Amino acid sequence: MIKKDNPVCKMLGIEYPVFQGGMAWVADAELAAAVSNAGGLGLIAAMNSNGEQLREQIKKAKTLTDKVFGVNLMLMSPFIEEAVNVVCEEKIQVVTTGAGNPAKYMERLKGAGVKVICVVASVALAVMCERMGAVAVVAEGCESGGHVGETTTMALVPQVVDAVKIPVIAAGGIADGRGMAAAFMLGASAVQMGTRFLTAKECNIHQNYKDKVIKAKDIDTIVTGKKLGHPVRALKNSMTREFSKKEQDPATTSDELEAMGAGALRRAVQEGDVKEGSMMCGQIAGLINDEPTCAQIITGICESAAKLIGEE
Ligand code: TUI
Repeated sequence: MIKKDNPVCKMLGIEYPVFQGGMAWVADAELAAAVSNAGGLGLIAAMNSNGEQLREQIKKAKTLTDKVFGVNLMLMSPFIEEAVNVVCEEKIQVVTTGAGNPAKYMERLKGAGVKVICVVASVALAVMCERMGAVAVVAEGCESGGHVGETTTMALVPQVVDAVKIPVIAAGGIADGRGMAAAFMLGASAVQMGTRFLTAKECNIHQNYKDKVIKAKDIDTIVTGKKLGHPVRALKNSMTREFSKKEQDPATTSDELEAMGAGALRRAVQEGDVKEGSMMCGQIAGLINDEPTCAQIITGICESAAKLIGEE
């Protein structure tokens, strides 16, 4: 199941059924290539780049790996149109989409031979994506970091598995072999992890951010931004506390909140501003206390999960 005859591995030509989340500002060519070189599916986040910046990252990843890697298209990105065009022109083999309904882009992507895998937070969107021709869906529970839906991984994954025929990749709250084995027991055929890769050696985020993830306990994340219609899970700090307070005050306008959030993720990732930056992070951070290589993460989790489910 994990190491043999895995449908997701077969479909994508990868060795291990492990995706790296397409984390905005985090998932660059180096992280994606490291994950793909380790046998998983690395993904470059298109979110923070315009078309040309994305093309540069893709070209860089092509120099760093001969293995298949993908691009994550964040559907709320201001550069989404350019990103879709670049993905098609660069003949990217697999794309994940998130934070919206990919309907508008499906035909263009499929026409260019791109395999589309949609990240969904509900059964309804999973079913819609299957009908539109997605080759798989990532069912992402609200334990995950960044933009979250409302349903937990435990509840979402089996319901999505029952509703679609295409393979389901589980995401949200998975960072070790136990989580991976549990996801397979729920019917998933692969896992996607974001938070686990935040502290990978090949992950280029600021060391201050990595240190905060390593120090984090189970209850150290918070969801803010519900009022804006895009709730985001991040590590608690003075920025999220202030945001949360403002959000609960009826006098605060959406524009004020948007202004507070703008650039906050970049401040954490690049400047290491762990006070006023947004350190997007999942609830599983409490389990993470080391800085392994991507290869160590992927082989470690797969070996441990395979043992737990009685494979080999
Ligand atoms: O997209 C994500 N995670 C993300 S995107 C992101 S960048 C960002 N920055 C600031 C504010 C907001 C986002 C950080 N993390 N995960 C996939 C995901 N998709 N989670 C939830 C959804 C989702 C939610 C509602 C998908 C579709 C949806 O509605 C579909 C519809 O019909 O419109």
